[in-house]
Amino acid sequence: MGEYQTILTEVHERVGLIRLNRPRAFNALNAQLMQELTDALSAFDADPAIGAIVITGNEKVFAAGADIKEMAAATAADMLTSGYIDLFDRIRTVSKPIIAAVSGWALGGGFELAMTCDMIVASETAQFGQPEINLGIIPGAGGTQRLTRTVGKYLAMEIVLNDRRLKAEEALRFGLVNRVVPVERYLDEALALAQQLAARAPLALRIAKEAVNRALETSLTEGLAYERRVFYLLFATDDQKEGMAAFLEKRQPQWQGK
Ligand code: DAK
Repeated sequence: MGEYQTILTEVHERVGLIRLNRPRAFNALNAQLMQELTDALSAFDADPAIGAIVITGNEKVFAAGADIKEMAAATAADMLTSGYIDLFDRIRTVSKPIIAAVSGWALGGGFELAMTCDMIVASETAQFGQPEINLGIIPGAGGTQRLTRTVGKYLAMEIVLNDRRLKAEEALRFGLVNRVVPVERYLDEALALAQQLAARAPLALRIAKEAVNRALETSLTEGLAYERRVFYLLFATDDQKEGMAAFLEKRQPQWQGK
């Protein structure tokens, strides 16, 4: 790590922090940035010293979407074969919790990136939108799907078809963000939340993330059957024995991730 040009990475105790860093292009998500972002996510995911990950931009912008300059002259075949969307899909395979810390604009692919994360901490200045309709396209990295599953059909229609923007407080009201905090605190708040997650039993955390995500992918019957299977699986871990012993002995558990 450390060789990236479009992102910055830092480690804060057990949390990996990734800062999107193309400030002059409003953190537009060009192919290089998406590649570096997914590489950094994979590296943190593979690092046993890291328990959770935060993705952020700067106070003014999280990300203003895919890079319009890069896409403007592309053909359908270029878009299909570019591998760009595969990078978005790779984010879904990260097993550790990812928090988006959003301040300022999260537009288009930037909003889709935030929605790909597991939790969103917003600053009071955060603004979310899918303005692709203004460019003669539609969202292509989950914006019509994740957004609709979260806010429902009618609001999603307005956001996707008519570029309705949501301010932070509205996003909170519609269940799109976990919390809204003053701009000077949003990153600290996201890091503190990530530290809490990183201190939890690693295998249970990983399986909990998978199980909640499964709810969005499947029927209730299938989802409940899946939950039961992975619930039983956790009784094969040392951490389950340790967690329950610690409770009974009135002490803090020492998680091994085994
Ligand atoms: N791409 C490239 N450059 C951008 C950009 C973007 N998305 N957004 C901003 N910039 C650049 C501007 O061109 C400008 O650069 P210079 O002219 O100074 O060189 C600089 O950032 C500052 O922008 P503004 O001058 O416009 O600043 P303002 O404060 O006036 O406005 C803004 C800020 C964020 C409201 C505005 O820049 C804006 O509306 N930006 C575009 C937002 C947008 O339309 N986003 C959606 C992009 S389309 C795919 C799946 C998904 C996608 C692609 C492919 N596959 C399945 C393959 C995703 C598509 C999108 O996200």
